[in-house]
Amino acid sequence: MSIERTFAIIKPNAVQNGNIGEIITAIEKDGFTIRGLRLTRLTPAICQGFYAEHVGKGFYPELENFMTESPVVLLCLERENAIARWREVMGATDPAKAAEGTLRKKFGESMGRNATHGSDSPASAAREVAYFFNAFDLA
Ligand code: IDP
Repeated sequence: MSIERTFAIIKPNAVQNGNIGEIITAIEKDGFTIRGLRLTRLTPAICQGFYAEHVGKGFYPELENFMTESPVVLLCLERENAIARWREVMGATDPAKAAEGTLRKKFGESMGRNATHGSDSPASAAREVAYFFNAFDLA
């Protein structure tokens, strides 16, 4: 396994609920190095570009309303096998189906308001990191 980078978001519901600290602690305890970190609020246009593969799907309007309703935390995370490992730490998309001890189980409220995002492949990770961070933002 090689050292790789992935892209993560602490979504609006987790920021609203005061879960930034606990989620970042879980990230650090799992051995990830934080290479990029920014608090921002997504606009509809930025959200559409980020979720381009989902624009046009039935759930997209709900997803955009949620992701733009309040600030998010953007992260670039690095460790061995980072992409797959971060998805394990997050748990299943639907918090009701996520395993005990995962972040989505703990902090997710519904399929939409599921607390965190993680890239699903090396190609997505590269695209998503570059979408939100320029080279000067990455340590
Ligand atoms: P992922 O975030 O686990 O990779 P995707 O299928 O890529 O899951 O969906 C992106 C995001 O869109 C999910 O994390 C969730 O917030 C939202 N989403 C997906 N399916 C639904 C749905 O059926 N209803 C509401 N929101 C959904």
